[in-house]
Amino acid sequence: MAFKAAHSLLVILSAASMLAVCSANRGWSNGFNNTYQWPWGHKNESHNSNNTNDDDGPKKIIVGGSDNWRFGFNYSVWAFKNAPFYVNDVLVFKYDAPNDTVFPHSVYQLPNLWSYLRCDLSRAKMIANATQGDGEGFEFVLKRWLPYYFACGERGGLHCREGRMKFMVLPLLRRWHF
Ligand SMILES: *[C@@H]1O[C@H](CO)[C@@H](O)[C@H](O)[C@H]1NC(C)=O
Ligand SMILES: *[C@@H]1O[C@H](CO)[C@@H](O)[C@H](O)[C@H]1NC(C)=O
Ligand SMILES: *[C@@H]1O[C@H](CO)[C@@H](O)[C@H](O)[C@H]1NC(C)=O
Ligand SMILES: *[C@@H]1O[C@H](CO)[C@@H](O)[C@H](O)[C@H]1NC(C)=O
Ligand SMILES: *[C@@H]1O[C@H](CO)[C@@H](O)[C@H](O)[C@H]1NC(C)=O
Ligand SMILES: *[C@@H]1O[C@H](CO)[C@@H](O)[C@H](O)[C@H]1NC(C)=O
Ligand SMILES: [Cu+2]
Repeated sequence: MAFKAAHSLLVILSAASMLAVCSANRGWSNGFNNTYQWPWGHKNESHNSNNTNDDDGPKKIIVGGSDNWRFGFNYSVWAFKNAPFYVNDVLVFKYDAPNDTVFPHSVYQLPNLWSYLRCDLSRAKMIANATQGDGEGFEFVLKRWLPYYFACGERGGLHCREGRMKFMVLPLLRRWHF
């Protein structure tokens, strides 16, 4: 018993000293060749023209990348591939203002997972109307450490259900600095 406890303590101590060495060496990213990716996903850094400072400060992320906010693009997959997001990151929703040939889109925030799964817009809050995504796009700051559920509100939820225009994000509290 006593030996086991002492052994565990030793393991903890040596793990701690390894951590200390790594921090002294300024971190995992150097230790891992600057290519270490968190296992739950990675950022596609191409949105960031200057990524020498990639770990610092909030980012602006265009929802859907070059696909913008459109019918039929799988935003759940996009959100997964572009995770993690962080508090104070800015999501940019871009979509053309409607005209004779362009159908309208919009952005709604849904109150919970259940409404998100069902594309139930009845208690959703409109955060951008059909024209606000035009030009530079509509910016939404992920202000809080809470899950956010987004969907297009057009056609009574059809864009959300059939058009896959929905995704959720849980922004993390801070970027990692070692
Ligand atoms: C570091 O990167 C170089 C070039 O990409 C590669 O050849 C090498 O194996 C990498 N080292 C580690 C430890 O990943
Ligand atoms: C990152 O984005 C670029 C340009 O948008 C694309 O060509 C590339 O395939 C993307 N990479 C990943 C891993 O998604
Ligand atoms: C990246 O940003 C730094 C400092 O803001 C600047 O000096 C440098 O020229 C930039 N590099 C590119 C490729 O934009
Ligand atoms: C509708 O809007 C699109 C995108 O802004 C534009 O390319 C197109 O020319 C417009 N069409 C008409 C009929 O105004
Ligand atoms: C959308 O909102 C903007 C800004 O609040 C307003 O100027 C515009 O008239 C609205 N457009 C529609 C189609 O409701
Ligand atoms: C997006 O694609 C994934 C993987 O192919 C699929 O599981 C998911 O159901 C799709 N999402 C929607 C809303 O269709
Ligand atoms: Cu839409």
